[in-house]
Amino acid sequence: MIGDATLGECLRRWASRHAHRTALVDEDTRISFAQLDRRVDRLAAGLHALGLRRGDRAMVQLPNSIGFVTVCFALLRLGAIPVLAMPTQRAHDIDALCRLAEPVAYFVPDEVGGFDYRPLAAEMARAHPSLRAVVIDGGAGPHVPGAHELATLDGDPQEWAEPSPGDTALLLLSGGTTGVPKLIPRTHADYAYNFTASADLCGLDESTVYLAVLPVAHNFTLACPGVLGTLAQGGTVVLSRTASCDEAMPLIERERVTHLALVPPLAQLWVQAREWEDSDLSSLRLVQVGGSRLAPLLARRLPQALGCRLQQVFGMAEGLLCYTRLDDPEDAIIHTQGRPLSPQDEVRIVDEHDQDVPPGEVGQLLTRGPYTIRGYYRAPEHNAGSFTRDGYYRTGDLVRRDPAGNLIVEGRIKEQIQRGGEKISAAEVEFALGHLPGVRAAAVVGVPDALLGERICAFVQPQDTPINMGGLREALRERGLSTFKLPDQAEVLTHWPLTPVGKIDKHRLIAIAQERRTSGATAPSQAPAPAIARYAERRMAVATAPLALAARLARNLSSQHYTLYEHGSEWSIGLDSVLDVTIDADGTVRRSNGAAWKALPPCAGVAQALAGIPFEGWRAYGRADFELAHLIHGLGGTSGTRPLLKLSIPRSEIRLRSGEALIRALDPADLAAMETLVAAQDASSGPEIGQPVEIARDSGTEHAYKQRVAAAVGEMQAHAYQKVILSRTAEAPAALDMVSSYLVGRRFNTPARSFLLRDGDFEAYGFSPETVVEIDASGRVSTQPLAGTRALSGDTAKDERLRRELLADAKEIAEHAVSVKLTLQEMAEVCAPDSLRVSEFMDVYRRGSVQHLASRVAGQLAPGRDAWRAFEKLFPAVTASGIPKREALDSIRRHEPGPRGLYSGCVMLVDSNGAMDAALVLRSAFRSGDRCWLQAGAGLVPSSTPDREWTETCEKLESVSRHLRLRTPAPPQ
Ligand code: OOB
Repeated sequence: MIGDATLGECLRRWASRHAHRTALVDEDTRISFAQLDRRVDRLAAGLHALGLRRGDRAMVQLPNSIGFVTVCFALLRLGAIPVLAMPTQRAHDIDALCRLAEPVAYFVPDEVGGFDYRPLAAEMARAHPSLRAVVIDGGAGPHVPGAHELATLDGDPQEWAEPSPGDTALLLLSGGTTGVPKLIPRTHADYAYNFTASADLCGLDESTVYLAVLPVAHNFTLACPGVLGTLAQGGTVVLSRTASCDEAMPLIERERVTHLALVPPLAQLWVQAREWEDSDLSSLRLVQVGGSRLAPLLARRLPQALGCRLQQVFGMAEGLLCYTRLDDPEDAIIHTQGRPLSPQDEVRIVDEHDQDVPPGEVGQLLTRGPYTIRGYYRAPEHNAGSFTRDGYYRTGDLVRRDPAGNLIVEGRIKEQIQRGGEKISAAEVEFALGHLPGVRAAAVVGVPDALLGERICAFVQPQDTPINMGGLREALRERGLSTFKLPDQAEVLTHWPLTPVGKIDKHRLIAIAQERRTSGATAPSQAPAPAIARYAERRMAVATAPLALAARLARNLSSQHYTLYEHGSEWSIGLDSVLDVTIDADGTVRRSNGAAWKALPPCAGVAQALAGIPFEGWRAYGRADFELAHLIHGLGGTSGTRPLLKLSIPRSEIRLRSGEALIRALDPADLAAMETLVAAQDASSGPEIGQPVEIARDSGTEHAYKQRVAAAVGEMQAHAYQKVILSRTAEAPAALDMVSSYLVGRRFNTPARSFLLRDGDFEAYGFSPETVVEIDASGRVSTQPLAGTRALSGDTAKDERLRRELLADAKEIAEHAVSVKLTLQEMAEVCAPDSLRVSEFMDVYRRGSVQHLASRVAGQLAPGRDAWRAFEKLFPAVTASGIPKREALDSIRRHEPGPRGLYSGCVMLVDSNGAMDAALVLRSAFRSGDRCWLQAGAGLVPSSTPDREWTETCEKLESVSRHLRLRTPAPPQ
């Protein structure tokens, strides 16, 4: 039996046992167990009055503070489930978490470290109708209408129906740093075991003073044994807002801290800091280090530098915890990551066929046990791959076991570098680098590479003495590292990019490696002097959220030519063009420096034109009009002078992420000016938002559109084709302000991609519900057909009914399935056959004012196929044209009054390493000269009715039309 109490009940027991002892210290505030218990009771009543109930989820994004602890326990007492987000997470992550967990409440601080959480909360509240309450720990301010201040939530203590120990108590974030977030459901009983058994193992008692320096939302800090384990023993928890030694070390002295937990990058800083930091740390008994690999050299130095014992912890939010024991021999503490906490933890170390490896050999760790989950929250498809049939969790960690039963973590499966057919362990190269003179720390990643599959990139943090990067490979060779394991690229970094909990963020390192050198696999020691121009780069810290900063920049750019493209967590802006590649209406491909390709299929011509671009590390920004499809499908060109596809290599670029701007320019002289521009906009306010405007309903358009629908439906009933998307336009005022309409619209939409572009007198912005194609540098292709639509009104009950209706409507399901099938057929023509799969099937995605049935089809490019071949197959998106495509294109050409232009074409990024990302242009607004318009369509099948399809176009238009803003008139002179 693991435990019989719920976590809310646990606190009550601790409070009765240790009533007057100090439970929490937060800056100058100290509260006892009895005070904590009372506060939690009163807050639970306040939250109940707000409508929180058992089983509801509540997003908690609070710093290390008394607020965090009281909010969590109050929720737990009600049986509501805290979803623990990290304080450093921003809109992109929180948005994804809200989509997954559908919380009813969101708890944030007012401001921490210069970041104001209230606009973020407002954005989330607008985007997620499930969020009924926003609670602010601090001043509510004007940002979130109806927000509550935590301090005001209060009520008389009551008894609530207890959840059972086997119920989900809380949802932890999984350790992965990118991709779709996963949530880990931990039950009251398993979590109680987790921290009580850990507290026993670590010898905590009433005299323990635990300093929480890592975020308390992380399992390590919260329960290994952490905050909860300390409270369970009647010890005191000191909550530190920062992990910086300047503040944490004096706090250790002031509070006589005995225990704390660090991740290795932080441990390294702390050890270094002891060279000059002289707080009295003599109270420290045990420092735990875990979360990522601890280099043995650092493990050996730490106990001397901090004057305490070291414990290595290898754990995961999913469950399994391994600890070195306090009385282990020094060698085990320095060289191993310990052994499982519970005698009931089952551990297997297996090869790629799930067969146990011989003792002492390296294999993947599988685990099952009393506090390890059997599945992620709401992720059936992911679970099928992450757990074995008999319930073992596939950790993805590569480990071996020593004769004493201790595990040694050798890396992660995903961190194994697959270079030209060889498998290389990043940890092995890191280990070798760590022993070179002048190297303080090293991190090694595999970077997608056109020639090698992956190349080895070594990042090195130098010591104070200069390091000979040119001689790095030679030095490693001398240390006995095999030639194929020598780094192909080596970069110096003075600071590691870190994940929210402080581990080295290897995904960011891969991105940095790509940004610094995108092509080739030249060894650093043999790198030729660049014969071609490359972008000069500068990184700067920024405080403004990327969307707002991007909009301010767009408003203040003097350039007539720019493209802003949002994908993932990056807003990428290309400015001016030094070179264009275009496809003319007659199919001729041209490069603006004079070269032209006439005989090739157009997309193959583009691939050729791009191959000869005389710059390194370029990113092209571009667009393709819908009518490019006529060329691809042999329907003849379209008349007109505007190119059907245009890609521009920008003169300069700004790539924005939360907290950081990367500036790139071909002419280094541009860097300083751009830096000044970014800094000025970062410090400014705005941009100014114009007046809202509604667009008039035009009965002429309605009548004509319904007639066109009836005609096309007639053709389909006569079996001419199966499906077609017919669209219509809606005129908008010429005084439309593209930048503020984009900014406001983006805040209300949850698109897959968004963009804002200006090309002379043509302008457009949009919130793409799906991509036409996504291809990464390693040739992974994926696309995301969305077909089947219902409205989203903001009324939770109604939207849920429409969602269920969508999932049960035979017409919508059939329409969706046919689109997925066609996409599979198209992908089969360019992907390796055994790589193709439908990785998501019939999820419901919320996009602005509508919800869609969505699937994702993914595969690996077959040898000899490139991104442009895939683009040619998948363009235009089936969900914006029809089935079969050629007949649908013909139908569109006959029924719609004029060419579509950019509508239902794409806006795209293409990188020199072969990556491509193309966003389908729907939910957009356009301007050409003085005319502004919106456009929307509906998917017709033989059973469609003109009335319903008209309504669908109205619903889709609303994603954009609701948020239109007019230009503010210039003030009178
Ligand atoms: C802890 O939890 P998560 O969920 O953030 O990350 C788990 C992953 C593990 O699968 C492993 O890949 C890595 O982090 N990891 C280590 C490690 N401890 C965790 N890799 C090498 N050496 C170690 N000591 O990180 C976590 C949860 C509870 C306690 C401690 C760490």
